[in-house]
Amino acid sequence: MAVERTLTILKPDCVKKNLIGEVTQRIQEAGFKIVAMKMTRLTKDTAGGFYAVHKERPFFGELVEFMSSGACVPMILEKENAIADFRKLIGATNPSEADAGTIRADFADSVGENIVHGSDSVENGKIEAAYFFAESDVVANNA
Ligand code: 3AN
Repeated sequence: MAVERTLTILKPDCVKKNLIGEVTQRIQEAGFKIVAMKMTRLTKDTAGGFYAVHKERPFFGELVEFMSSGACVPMILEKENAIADFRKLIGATNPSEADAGTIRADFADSVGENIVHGSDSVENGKIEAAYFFAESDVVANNA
């Protein structure tokens, strides 16, 4: 299996609930290597740009409000089969449909406030990683 990168964001609800450590621990225990991370606060513009594909959806305004409502922690994660494995680890977008034991099932309150983002393809992972990080921010092999 190929080594892939995925972009995750520990969302403002994760940070506000003091779950950065617990969620990061689950991510690391599942075998993901953190190769870049930072804490930042998105503006409405940067949040809207990140979720531009959802611009026409009815929940877009709510999504932008929420994602710019507090600090978040974007990370680039590396692992074999990272895209699919990460989505399995976090569970379905709607936490009420997420499998037991997944991060969203355990910690998320709603489809809007669902603790973490995970890229849906290798291609989008590259675009999303570049939204937050320069290639020089990425620590190869977690050295
Ligand atoms: P995922 O993050 O699981 O890939 P997407 O890409 O379908 O899900 O949606 C992006 C984000 O938009 C979700 N993480 C969620 O926060 C928000 N979202 C999706 N559907 C809804 C909805 N029906 N109401 C409010 N927010 C939503």
